[in-house]
Amino acid sequence: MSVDKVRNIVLVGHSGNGKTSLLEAMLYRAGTLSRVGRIEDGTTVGDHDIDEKDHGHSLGLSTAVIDWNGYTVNVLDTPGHADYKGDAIMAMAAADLAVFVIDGVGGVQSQDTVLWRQAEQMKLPRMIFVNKLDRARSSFERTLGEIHSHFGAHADPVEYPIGSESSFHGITDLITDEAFLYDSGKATKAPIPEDMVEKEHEEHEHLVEEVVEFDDEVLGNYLEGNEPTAEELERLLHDALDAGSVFPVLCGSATAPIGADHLLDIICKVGPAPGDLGPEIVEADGDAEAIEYDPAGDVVALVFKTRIDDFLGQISFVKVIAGTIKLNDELTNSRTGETERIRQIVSLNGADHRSVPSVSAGQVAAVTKLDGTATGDTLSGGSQVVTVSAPTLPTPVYSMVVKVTQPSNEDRLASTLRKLVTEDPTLATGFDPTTRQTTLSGAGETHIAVAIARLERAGVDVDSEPTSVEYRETLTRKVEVEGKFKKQSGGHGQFGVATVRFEPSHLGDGFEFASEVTGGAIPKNLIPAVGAGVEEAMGRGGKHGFPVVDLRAVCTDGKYHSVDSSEMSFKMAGSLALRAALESVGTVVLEPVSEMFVDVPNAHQGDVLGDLNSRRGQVLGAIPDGANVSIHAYVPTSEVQRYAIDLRSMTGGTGSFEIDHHAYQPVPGAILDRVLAEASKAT
Ligand SMILES: Nc1nc2c(ncn2[C@@H]2O[C@H](COP(=O)(O)OP(=O)(O)OP(=O)(O)O)[C@@H](O)[C@H]2O)c(=O)[nH]1
Ligand SMILES: [Mg+2]
Repeated sequence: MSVDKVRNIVLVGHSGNGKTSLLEAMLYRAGTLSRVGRIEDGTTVGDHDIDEKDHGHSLGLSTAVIDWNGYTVNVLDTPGHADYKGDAIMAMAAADLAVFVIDGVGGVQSQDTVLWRQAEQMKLPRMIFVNKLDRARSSFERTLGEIHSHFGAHADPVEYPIGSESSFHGITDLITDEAFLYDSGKATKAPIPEDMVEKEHEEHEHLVEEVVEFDDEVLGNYLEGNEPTAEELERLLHDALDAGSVFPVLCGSATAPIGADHLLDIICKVGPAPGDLGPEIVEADGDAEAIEYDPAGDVVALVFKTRIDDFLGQISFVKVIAGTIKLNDELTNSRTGETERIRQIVSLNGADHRSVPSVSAGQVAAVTKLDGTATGDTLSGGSQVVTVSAPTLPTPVYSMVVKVTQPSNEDRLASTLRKLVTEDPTLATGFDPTTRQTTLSGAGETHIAVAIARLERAGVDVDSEPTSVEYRETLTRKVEVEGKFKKQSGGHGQFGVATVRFEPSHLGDGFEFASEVTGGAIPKNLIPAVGAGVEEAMGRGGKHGFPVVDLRAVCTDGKYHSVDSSEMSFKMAGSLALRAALESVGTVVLEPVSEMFVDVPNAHQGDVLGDLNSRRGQVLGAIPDGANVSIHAYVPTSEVQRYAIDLRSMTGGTGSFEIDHHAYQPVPGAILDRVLAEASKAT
């Protein structure tokens, strides 16, 4: 199969816009399916996972291969839910064309704009399919207006609907000036309806004017009064689409189905073949290198999705950029440096797996049992190991603690979580050795709820609860105290005295121990035991029971007994010294502070800043980034535990953020009582 005859497309858009239904319609029109499955019945190729059937939404990437008039169209159907943006981003990295499926009733919605911005950053050519035009209250014109205001004036219709709502029954093709009616269920060519002739003509002219400048010769002819032919127009559109200068707008209904076949026609005639956008720029030994889409070259392939299949085990979805992957090939993973052997290659159509002998440049397929390879990795076959730059995925921002209901399931929990994280790198798990708690983090509530449902289906029942905020304490000021441990019990006793000066250090500096003991007041080999005793006692907690941190302890003097003193006795002396210091000067309670970068459309900047303020946030700056702004702030962690949910409702899903632990800071007096009350409730 020549690479010119391959199209790799990704369906993207807000949840519920009809991507999975559109894929179903395409498969039906291509004759792959004899009947159209329905989302409501859980019978579509795209949503084959049991959770997807339960939710009525796609919850992960699915793929299908469509043979269309001598072309191979590889379709990647992505979930529109904001929590699964990682899958959409990785699929966009593998595709050569994004088809934005927009709801002709609801218009342009939040995730449409979020994903558009992502595609723009990735310089991915884009088409738009206005869907659901069979529905009551749908309108192509109104939706087109919204598309123009969100995505700019260069979103140019290449089709117009014939009829509307329940009478929607066909489309006019502005490229060929033909009409297609779907009254019999199949497209039949027909003359353009009389009342549309004038409009069609106007729109055709507009389309020509948008693209004609892409070819000097066609432009010259046009200026002399010669209209470009349909073939010329297709070629010009192709160039304009690749250059990101024009975004062709199509229309139809995924469930009727109307227009899915025509969409496939346009994708094949106008859409980019792999490599049309120029060679792939990869990194090789620290340098940038251009790689052509050549099936005869050394293998370079990007892993854009990993899934664990009940029968096949781990499957890695690859986009082959160069070369041809064959059975028994040995490829190097550029991240790990390890060699991976190709044992099986499968072509993926929903849940059906068909083994194939090879997969070559420009194509997508899946390879089984690459156990050391993760999403985003590059595999290369030549002597030079190269890395394809994979997009950055969202980091987890919402966490829950998960606890097994049966202790015997601990190991199973760990192994099932590992599997979930392998399949979805935007999920993460953590284990806190002090609290012995396992956390599960992701993009939001749905993400975590679905992951927990998957855990339970794997036989691991868990209870989940919000994560607790880790408060700390430190001494209010410098103090010198004596820790004295003396025990006389029959035989030989225990004796150790240590004078320790405690100094609160800079927040975040941790614990430091030093000795200023002179004259052998404590034997040298026993002095470290004082520090160990202090440190152990710090872990046991201060006046309010929170671990004590950020302290410098200096042992200045002491006493020992040649028979009764031991390491143990000086450890106890250190521990008693800390206790005495806590008693004498008291502690301040510290709270964790998170560093955040919040990215929102400019229109929401005021609201988000005001809200961060009310959360005791310290805003460090707001950096404009096109239509968005990135707000940098430090905010107490206790105030942002549900920020993933709150930001989404504040910005209608258009905001996103990154969050990381930054430091500890004293809890202000005004809210200390609340913190202490909550902490005592938690224990
Ligand atoms: N009337 C009508 N309903 C449609 C059309 N396309 C999709 N639907 C319905 O809209 C709902 C959502 O469709 P999906 O195909 O699941 O949408 P999706 O874009 O895949 O959604 P996510 O997977 O959540 O991102 C389903 O109930 C479909 O039956 C259409 O063209 N016309
Ligand atoms: Mg879907």
